[in-house]
Amino acid sequence: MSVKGCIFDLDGVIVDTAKYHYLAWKRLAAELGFEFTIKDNERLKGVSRMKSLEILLEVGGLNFDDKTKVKLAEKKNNWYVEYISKMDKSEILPGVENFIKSLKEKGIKTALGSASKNAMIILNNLKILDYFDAVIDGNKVKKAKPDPEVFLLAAKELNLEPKDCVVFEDAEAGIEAAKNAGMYAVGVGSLDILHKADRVIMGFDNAKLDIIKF
Ligand code: B16
Ligand code: MG
Repeated sequence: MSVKGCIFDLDGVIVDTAKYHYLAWKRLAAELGFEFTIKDNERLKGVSRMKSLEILLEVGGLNFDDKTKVKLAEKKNNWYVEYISKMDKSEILPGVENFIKSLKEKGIKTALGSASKNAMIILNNLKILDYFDAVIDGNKVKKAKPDPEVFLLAAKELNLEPKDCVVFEDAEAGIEAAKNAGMYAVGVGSLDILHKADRVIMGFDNAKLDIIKF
């Protein structure tokens, strides 16, 4: 079958923003008086901001009322935005820009499907916004991955059927979301974490268009 559209997750697929999320969450944990490790941070990948805060507070054994939680999430986000505002093209992960360019040359449509409400800042800083025919980010969806909403909306904006789309994802919840949407899922990262994907690649360095043949 021939693929008509490719949908890319942002954090962990196009750029490694997990390190900036980690710096900001770690800073918040330190202010609250506990340590948040890089291993704890794994649990936040692909997860929404408020859900990430819940996990962080669980690690610290703390709980707050909803109003305080919103303030804490805002505080973390302000630090995160400060970090990502310094990003530039050099932070695009190896090979992914060329891969997207080859898709466009073949007439394959492309979309972004990210849980992040900050996706536009990153796309603009990286100067890659023009590569996407549709951008679905955390501001456009109500349900977090593994719900398929983000990818179904991307297919809809591309005017394509889900079965004609391939998703590239680095998070387990994202692979589940792609499968729940009825799409072919390519995991980007380690096979241990992404075993539910239809296939797994280490990254886009030297990646050929063959990886979307199924
Ligand atoms: P924000 P993705 C996700 O992006 C991140 O993986 C996850 O760690 C983050 O909590 C989430 O976006 C929300 O981000 O706080 O910027 O709205 O992987 O779906 O591109
Ligand atoms: Mg991701």
